[in-house]
Amino acid sequence: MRSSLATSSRDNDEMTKTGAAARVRSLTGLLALGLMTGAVATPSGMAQSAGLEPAAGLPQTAVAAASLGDVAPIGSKPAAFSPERASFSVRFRDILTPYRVFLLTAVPGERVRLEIVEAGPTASDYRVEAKGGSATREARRFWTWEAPAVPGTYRISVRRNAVAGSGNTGAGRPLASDAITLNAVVMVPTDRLEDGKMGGYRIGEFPQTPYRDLPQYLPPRVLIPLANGADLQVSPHFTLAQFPCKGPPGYPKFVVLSEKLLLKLELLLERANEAGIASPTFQVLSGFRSPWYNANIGRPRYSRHIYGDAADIYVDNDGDGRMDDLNGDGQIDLADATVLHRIVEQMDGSVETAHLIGGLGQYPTTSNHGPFIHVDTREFRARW
Ligand SMILES: [Ca+2]
Ligand SMILES: [Ca+2]
Repeated sequence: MRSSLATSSRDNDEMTKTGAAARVRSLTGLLALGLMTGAVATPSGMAQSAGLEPAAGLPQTAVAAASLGDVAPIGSKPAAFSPERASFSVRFRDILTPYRVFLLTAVPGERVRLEIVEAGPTASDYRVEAKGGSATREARRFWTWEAPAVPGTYRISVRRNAVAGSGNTGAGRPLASDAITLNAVVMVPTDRLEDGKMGGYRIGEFPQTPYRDLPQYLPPRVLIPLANGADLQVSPHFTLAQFPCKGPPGYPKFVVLSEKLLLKLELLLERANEAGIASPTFQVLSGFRSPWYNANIGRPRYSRHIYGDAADIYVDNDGDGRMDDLNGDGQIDLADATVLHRIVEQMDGSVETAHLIGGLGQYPTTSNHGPFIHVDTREFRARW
């Protein structure tokens, strides 16, 4: 593989560097976003060179299965992990999601084409209803959702009507009703950044020249605003408040979060649960990093964290702020990160999930954090 890519894209985690409190200007409309309440990471103490964030400052945002809001429980065992896959999928842009709740990001006024994808032909009919913007049916399985001009969160419901078995064709089997909720976020365009700030919140400057002219390294077009105490379900087992940058302190924060990363995290979580790691989510040690923050902690300029498609994660079901003993050997060490690392290796090596391929690294315990892995969806393989 292109080891130079892997080396220059190497990643690591960080320590919060405090700065001036973010000021809120001209953003009252954003603060009114209809977001659910949830736990939000608290920025921790002062930077110690390029050290790592102390465990005490880590977000404790484990999303209990019981808090999934719109997500209907499957079966009679609510305590058990459920992938929350619908019996059909929705495609938009390069995202194909089967999950019952998922993020859809858009720029103001964008026309987003939605396609229903079924595992096999059925006689069922679908409805798409949008609370905000307009959803127009273009063909039997195609809609166009026109995003509102005003940034905010708008729910799109994609619903399949129940079908009685007709038996006349192979498509005549009975089907229950089913639905996928897209939490559509109309975001703030990055061209509104002034001196690297959005409403006083420091973001910094995204590299204007893409790494090796790769399109996935173009500057993000938009930022998701996150008000203090607010949250949004972005996939069945992850919420927006797990991903914001660790600094500077203050709200509203602005987050870049890739739908593709969420697909990879959900799939990894599902595979981990299948492997016996019973966990309702991953703890995110580091999700989005603004270019300003990323530079402040000495990370590579083209870190995938600034593009919102990278996460440093671990499993922490006992709530001590560190990785659990995933391999059951009584020790908490790199071997526990390796358990997750191996699952990602299998995913990246599989044709079925090749579209989610990316970077993968594992990190041992230090005085500041337990073991964790880095995953991203940079579209080529990178390892460290
Ligand atoms: Ca733990
Ligand atoms: Ca262990």
